[in-house]
Amino acid sequence: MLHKTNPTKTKSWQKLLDHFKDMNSVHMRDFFADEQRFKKYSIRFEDILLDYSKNIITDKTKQLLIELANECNLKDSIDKMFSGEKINETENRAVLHTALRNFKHDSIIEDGNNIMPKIKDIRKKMRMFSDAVRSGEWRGYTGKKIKNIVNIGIGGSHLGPAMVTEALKFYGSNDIRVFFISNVDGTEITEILKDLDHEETLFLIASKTFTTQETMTNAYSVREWFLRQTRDEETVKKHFVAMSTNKEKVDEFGIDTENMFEFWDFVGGRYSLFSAIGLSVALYIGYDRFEEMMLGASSIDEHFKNTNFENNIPVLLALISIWYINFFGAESEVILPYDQYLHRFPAYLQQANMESNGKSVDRDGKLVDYSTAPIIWGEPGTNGQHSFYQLIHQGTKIIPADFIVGKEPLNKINEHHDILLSNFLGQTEALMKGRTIEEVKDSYPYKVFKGNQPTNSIIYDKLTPNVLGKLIALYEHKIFVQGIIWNIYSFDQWGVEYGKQLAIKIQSDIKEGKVSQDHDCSTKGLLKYLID
Ligand code: G6Q
Repeated sequence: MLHKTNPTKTKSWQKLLDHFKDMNSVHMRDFFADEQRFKKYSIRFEDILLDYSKNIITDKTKQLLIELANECNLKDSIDKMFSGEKINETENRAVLHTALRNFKHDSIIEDGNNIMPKIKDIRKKMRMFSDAVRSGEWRGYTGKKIKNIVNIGIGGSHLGPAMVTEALKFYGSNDIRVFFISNVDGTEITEILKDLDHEETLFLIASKTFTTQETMTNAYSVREWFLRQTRDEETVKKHFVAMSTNKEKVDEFGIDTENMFEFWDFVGGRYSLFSAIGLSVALYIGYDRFEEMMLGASSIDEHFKNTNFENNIPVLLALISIWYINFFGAESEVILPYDQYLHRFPAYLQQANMESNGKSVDRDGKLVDYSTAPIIWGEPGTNGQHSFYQLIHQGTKIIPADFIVGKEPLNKINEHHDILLSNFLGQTEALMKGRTIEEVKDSYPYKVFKGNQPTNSIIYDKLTPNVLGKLIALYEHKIFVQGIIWNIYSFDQWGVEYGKQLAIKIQSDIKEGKVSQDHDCSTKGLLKYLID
């Protein structure tokens, strides 16, 4: 069991409150009188550099935040997660997405069994299948090569692969295109199917439960579209595969269970990218590269598990973020990848973070009286500069920002990358320093920038599968650390269930064209408007 420490009742929290009184009035630019600050507050790990010097922190802040982590038994909790304890207590499950990318340890025990053999079996199956499709050995029912992969899934069964296939497009196959259908709105399915030759298309039904309404509705409609053309149920076997934990439902759909790629309850939906859910990625970039991504994630797992908190990247990212959320009152965090390939990364982190830590009941079952997960948002940085950066520079809110960029570009054209890097640095410097009225030559108050806006700079050598795996794992562990300190359960998502239940009830009203009386007057009014 995880400990149940209310963070606000710890000694370090009280000390942090006192310390905040001093820090609330300092300006970060004064810290930079110390020429050693960058050296002191940056960490290099393999091909990644984190500079966290542009934060409103001192040695004392860091030391108190680490004390907080210790008082909240962080180390013990990390060990519990990696060793397969059932730390997802509200669902009585272990949390072992780290085992999916483990290549170092022969045995990882869950419920008394070593799970590594079955993980290795699925890896092998994914490799064989993706090799067969990519080489043309696996063909459609008329003998044509597969040229289109369509992943049908939602939430955790969509956002990871959708983000990664964009992020690693540079490494993607020229012969295979990947599409994603997630929204139950008939538009996505219509627009995607209209250009596809069914004989050259492979559908991946990605659903852990194989009961999710949107996914199953889309999957059955696609199946219908497919069968309208082939008029033979047997052809489904050559064009539909499943990634799921639910063999029975997969079979019921008509998918050969030989073509079901299994995963397990110890892998949460939003943490399932490295499970069979990543099959679209393996098909697109090849299994070897998929494995390189796993190795990147795995090296961060080892770093997270084995590095003291002073130099532990996910731990520091988490603690600094807690400093702003719980002491400065920051309500959101912005993710600013300057690499266009990472344009879906903020959306991916939005789910990872907000579904994991958007909780208000603590591990004692009591309502918390402190903030938990921030609102996560973001867009590619350069585009953001011409849209919402204004508010970060001169608005009234504190918005901690993560700036992310590659040292080397994947696509080198003229001076593009120099311009990109200059903007990256220019923005973080401006956010830190600001510009005083004295510096504004014409004393025009509208040109004053308050500065003191915190940023982390994350720079990787080049966007490779391995680097992407690292970035993903860094943020996963940051989220884990925060959940532990906030004394909440990060691996359930009860909040999304209720709306779903109501939707099912309303669906039958819509079908029958009636407005049942057990709704509020707004819902009844809207329902009446919609069905009349
Ligand atoms: C993630 C959530 C959620 C889930 C989707 C899809 O952690 O549980 O986003 O991934 O609801 O669920 P299925 O994979 O079961 O269709």
